[in-house]
Amino acid sequence: MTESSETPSDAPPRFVPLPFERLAEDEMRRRATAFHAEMNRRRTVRDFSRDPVPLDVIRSAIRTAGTAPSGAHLQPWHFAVVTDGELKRRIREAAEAEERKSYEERFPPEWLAVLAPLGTDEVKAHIEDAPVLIVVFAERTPPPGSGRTRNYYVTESVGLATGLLIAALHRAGLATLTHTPNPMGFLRELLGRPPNETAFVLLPVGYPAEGARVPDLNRKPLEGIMTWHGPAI
Ligand code: IYR
Repeated sequence: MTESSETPSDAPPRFVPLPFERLAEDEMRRRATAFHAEMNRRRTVRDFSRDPVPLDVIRSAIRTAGTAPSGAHLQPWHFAVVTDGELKRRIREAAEAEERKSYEERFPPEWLAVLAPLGTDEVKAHIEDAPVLIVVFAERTPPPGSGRTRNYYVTESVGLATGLLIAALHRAGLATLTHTPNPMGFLRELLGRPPNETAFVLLPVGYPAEGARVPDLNRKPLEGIMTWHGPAI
């Protein structure tokens, strides 16, 4: 009898031992506060140096992104790394064309008002200046021939992977910009990705330009983002 790939597998799930070492509480505290301090230094950067970056660091960070949890462990993500100058130029041109329409016609006043403190506009020089662009694609449905018709929690999974990617790049000393030109269909076309994928985010990656400045923003304090339900054990 042949097993149909459309029906649940009869094979029992395979489990392996989990390597896990409990840390001393002092060490847990030290790591937790040090990691927060490190991540709290991360800023979204819009002015990039054109200096090249070590590409093996990019590869490592993408490996880290690929450790994210995903719906049914289907890992519905793809990372397109762009270093070609001409391709970056074409991506910039297409992104600016969409952004121009957004800033001039599509964004309602309330949206423009919350964007104002960030100082953004339709000029996207960072797409060409940054030595590397990582375009994260979401696999909305499984690739043809996989025998499956659905992926699960795609947006959540790809969002988690992107968060890990940004953290890994920051930890490795690289700056990123989380850029979401809208609509992003041109990225699938320019990068030749298949129709079951949609672009999720475009991340210019590199070093900040000499003298780069960032908006003067505050992060919400813990009390502003957390409620506690139960005894403080
Ligand atoms: N995508 C546009 C506008 C923009 C929207 C949000 I929400 C931001 O946090 C920042 C920018 C742009 O990239 O300019």
